[in-house]
Amino acid sequence: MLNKIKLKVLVGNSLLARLAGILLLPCGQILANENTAAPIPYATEQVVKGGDSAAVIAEKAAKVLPRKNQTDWMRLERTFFLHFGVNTFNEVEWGSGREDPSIFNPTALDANQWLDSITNFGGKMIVLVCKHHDGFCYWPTRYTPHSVAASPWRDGKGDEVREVAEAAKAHGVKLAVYLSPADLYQLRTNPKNPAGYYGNGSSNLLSVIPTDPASFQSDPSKGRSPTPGFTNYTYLVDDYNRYFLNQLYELLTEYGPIGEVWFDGANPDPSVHETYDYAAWFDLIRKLQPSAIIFGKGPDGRWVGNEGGVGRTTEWSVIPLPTAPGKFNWPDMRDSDLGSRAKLKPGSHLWWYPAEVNTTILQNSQWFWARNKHPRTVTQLVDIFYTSIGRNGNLILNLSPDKRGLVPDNQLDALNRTADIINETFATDLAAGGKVTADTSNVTNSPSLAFDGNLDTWWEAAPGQTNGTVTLTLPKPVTFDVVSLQEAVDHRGQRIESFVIETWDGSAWTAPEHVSSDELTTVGHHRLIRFKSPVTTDQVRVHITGSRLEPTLAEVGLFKQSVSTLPPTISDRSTNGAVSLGNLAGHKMVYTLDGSAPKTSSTIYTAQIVLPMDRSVTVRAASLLSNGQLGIEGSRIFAGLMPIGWKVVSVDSQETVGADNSAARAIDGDSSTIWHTRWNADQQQPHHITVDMGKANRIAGFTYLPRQDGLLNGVVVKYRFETSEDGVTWTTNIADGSFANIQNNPSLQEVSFAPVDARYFRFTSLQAIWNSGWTSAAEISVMPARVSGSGD
Ligand code: FUL
Repeated sequence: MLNKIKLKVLVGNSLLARLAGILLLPCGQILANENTAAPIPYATEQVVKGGDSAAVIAEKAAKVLPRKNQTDWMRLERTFFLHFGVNTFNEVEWGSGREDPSIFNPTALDANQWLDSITNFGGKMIVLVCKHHDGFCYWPTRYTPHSVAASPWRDGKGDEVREVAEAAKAHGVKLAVYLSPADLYQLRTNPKNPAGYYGNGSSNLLSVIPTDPASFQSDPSKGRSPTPGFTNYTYLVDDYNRYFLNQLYELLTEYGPIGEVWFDGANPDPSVHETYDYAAWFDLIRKLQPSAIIFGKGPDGRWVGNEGGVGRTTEWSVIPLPTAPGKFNWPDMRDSDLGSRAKLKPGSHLWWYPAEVNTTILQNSQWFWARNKHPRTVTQLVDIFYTSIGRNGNLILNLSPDKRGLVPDNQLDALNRTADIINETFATDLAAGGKVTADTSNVTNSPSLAFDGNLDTWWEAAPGQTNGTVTLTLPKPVTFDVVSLQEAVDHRGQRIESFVIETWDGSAWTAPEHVSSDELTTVGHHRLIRFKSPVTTDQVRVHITGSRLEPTLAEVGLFKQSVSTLPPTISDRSTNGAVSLGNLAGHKMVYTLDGSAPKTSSTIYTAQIVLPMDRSVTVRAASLLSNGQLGIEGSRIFAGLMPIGWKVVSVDSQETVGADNSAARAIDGDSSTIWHTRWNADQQQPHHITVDMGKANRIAGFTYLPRQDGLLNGVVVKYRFETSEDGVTWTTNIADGSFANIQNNPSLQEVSFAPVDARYFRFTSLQAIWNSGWTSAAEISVMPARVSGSGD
């Protein structure tokens, strides 16, 4: 009933708003419009013209609205990814396309277990990897034998997509599909599939989708019967695009409604060229699943630009495109500023393009399960919640089932404990029951509408106002440390550029200190601001200090984090291997060094901990809170041996003029300094660095930490690793290795090999990102043969 009334108000509002554009504007504005142009209507696309004033540009940006499919999608907020497949069985991040289908044989695959863990976290959608870059298909597609049908799983009768679709439906979770455009099995150079379609140079032929598989190449104008309830379509495409369209057709017509189609830009082998016919793919998706979000290399959802779960502190959903959206090719957008006023240049097409923040439950953004991969700590996962959903983006958190086909206990434990903290934090809105006032309001949009639990009603400042303060007075003081803000983006676009949150301390308004990374700039669909410590007050106000047009607030909430969520800090290792723990609140702390989770009975921290120098160690620590509970945990892996007494004995290139990027920086134990080859010379791979560790160590691998300053110059993609006992005779441990996915995920790489005794090691870079001639490294170390402290 309430909703019906609100709906009427809403319709009334939008009519009023439209009329307002024509009739109710303040005098000055009517004159301006009469003299220049018609009022700017709300639209899903606006174009910035040459003569537009700064105010007109800001108004156009503020009047870009999301499309219907985006409104539904943004409200999901908590979504999940699931990577499981041949890579799980080979324990790699990227496959080769040469996998034998017989390796895919999960013994206990249970899609209901996957969905249970997702719904416990409040997950609303699952994006299932149906085909990763290796090309193996997890449903029995008609268009290649390289699928589950050729595997021993369920005697070749299994269909993972169907099992997930059914479990998702039963759990009330939307299904979405990831279909990798890159396909190494179909690569024309794959010796396992000489007839591969990818890059085979075939001509564009008139193709009926769905195509009859029997005449797929000989006569693609021959269709097969469409799925009941759907029809067929015709495109002029080559073999690979026809293959891809048919796979989309199967996935989008046979498994129920599909919420999102996820297009990955990554391609492990760009040596073979194939032109993806995105226009045809998008057209087919729109016809088969008109409400699906086309993500990534597509118009509806934007990759946030990293795989670490971190949105921008200023995250605009209105993005200026250099061309009309229909002609745009949707490259990755990784700049820190995508949509501020400075970016809204003449010629820009302003388009609603909200961020999706993808990341993994496994550390270092690893997507597929392997024995040596460990889940992130609860602290990291809680933080990711705030840096994704709390920064105007949807979170898509990946789960990685193991070889059994089950999400393993260590992932479930991390996920469930995170869910407990988040669910408990947001269970009670402490703003409930308060009285609301505002210093400026539009007649139809009173401030109480920002506290009514309905995103379709909102407070809006009076016409012409770009500042405004909404004040909440509570019947009695409450204690909170999270403020949740949501703009009425679906009706009024994204407008707020800066704001301040203040609380009344009995005699004055003060701004509580907030977690420094939670900058007070954009709001958008959802913004969460954490205070450094809880505040107790009966009056709170949100003061909007900058906005592109009259600011709006659809919802404001106040919450108290369920436990102290600031984990202890764990320092770098000193040269003698000592680390310190600390916490701002001065709590006692407990820690472990054996990889186990800290308990209240674990060792109490009293002084610096001296870590063993001959092996990798994970330090896990937590505060002992005053209520006897443990605060959430901090953890840090000290991977690789300490570089004590190590010397660079040979390097072929190092920059020492433009900056101190000498080779010694790769073994100084400091992740903020780098070795970089000469900036203006030696721009030819390979490059090498040889290190003398001063004494023999038994080692079973090495670590490479790419530069951590946000740049990718010289980051190594392919390498060789060699060791020697005397510096004369060398053993090649890895002749031609590659760091899968390092461009998207430039974090610590750990590579294992058969144990050897070595005093010297040589790391050779064979190829760097963008095939540049540079090489860089923040740290290179070796892993001892017996590693303890696994973190499980
Ligand atoms: C990346 C891929 O290369 C990873 O393997 C993973 O699928 C991730 C979601 O996208 O670009």
